[in-house]
Amino acid sequence: MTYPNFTKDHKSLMAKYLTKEVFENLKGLKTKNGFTIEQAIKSGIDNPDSGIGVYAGDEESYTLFAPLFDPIIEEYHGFSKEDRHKSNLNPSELNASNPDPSNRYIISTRIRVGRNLADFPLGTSISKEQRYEVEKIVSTTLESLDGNLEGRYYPLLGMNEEDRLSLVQDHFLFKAGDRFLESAGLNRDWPSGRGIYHNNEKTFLVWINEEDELRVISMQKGGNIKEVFERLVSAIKELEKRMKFAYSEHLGYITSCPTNLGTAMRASVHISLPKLCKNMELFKSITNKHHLQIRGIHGEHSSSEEGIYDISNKRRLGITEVECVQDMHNGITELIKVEENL
Ligand code: ADP
Ligand code: CIR
Repeated sequence: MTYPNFTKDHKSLMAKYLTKEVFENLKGLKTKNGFTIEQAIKSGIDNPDSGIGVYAGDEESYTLFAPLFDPIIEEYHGFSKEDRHKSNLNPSELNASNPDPSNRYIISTRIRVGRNLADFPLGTSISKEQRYEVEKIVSTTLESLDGNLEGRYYPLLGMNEEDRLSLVQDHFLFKAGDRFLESAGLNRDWPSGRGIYHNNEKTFLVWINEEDELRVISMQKGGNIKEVFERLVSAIKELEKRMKFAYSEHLGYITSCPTNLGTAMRASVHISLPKLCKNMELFKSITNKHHLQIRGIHGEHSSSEEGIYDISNKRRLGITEVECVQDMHNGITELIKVEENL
């Protein structure tokens, strides 16, 4: 492989940090799962509008290809290679009263974490058979949960198209055909091995074998952030009793995209800010101050509809789960205050 032909449209952190020298050092290297730098950067080359542009194949990718991953991780999370990740899943330490008790702005709240099984490669380099094994292990484990986490697993394979589309439209299920994941090899053998588990109320859900082997999700209507966090924590604790997840003292939970390392947590609200969205400069000054990311209404790389945004914590590594949710809560509280005064 030769050095990629980056154009002025390639704006990702990968394009920024993959210098000729770094590339020369990394080309030809392979992790024990056979993952190469060529595979790692393919998504960012194929998709010039990538923000990050790189995926890992396994935990070893983060050390073998550290000259590329380290500066990307440092810029995205503000986390240096000497830092150690930390965890705090204690809901009583979260200071988060509902920022919108009269339900005027917040439509729904969702908090998710990514997880991958310790004994398997990540989805970018997993085989079809291993993916099936992961699906079996995870879905069987989930179906042993009880109380408010009790539910059923619905595989994508054989799911009626109308049901699938309505789950996607209602924000419960991942979409199909994401071009960033496609180039990263994360859509291979689609739809086999993929699916969704959820309880009856669809307040606790788990995606299986999308970008990560598990995406554990707690969500509900309105702005009761604490209740959403408590449900997620109880689920994480139950799952950790039953499965071993890929984890490193330095990087926390190992995920295929470096933006998700650490807590692997994205805590978001869908929020309507009809006045503030007319002043994007002010809007972004508040989200930047609280380390928040603005996404569109159908998730990453989608656009906003009717002034409704998905606002979430941007940093996930080097800060605790409580701090991720606290960032989101504090920023949302300020956004609502400013909206009300406009
Ligand atoms: P991820 O959360 O896994 O990073 P996406 O940005 O693709 O991925 O979002 C996944 C789905 O979750 C999308 O349908 C998105 O609209 C939905 N979603 C995100 N936040 C919320 C929220 N607060 N309320 C309802 N749905 C949400
Ligand atoms: C990209 O580079 O834009 C995609 N591969 C997605 C990156 C993850 N997004 C994020 O900012 N959390």
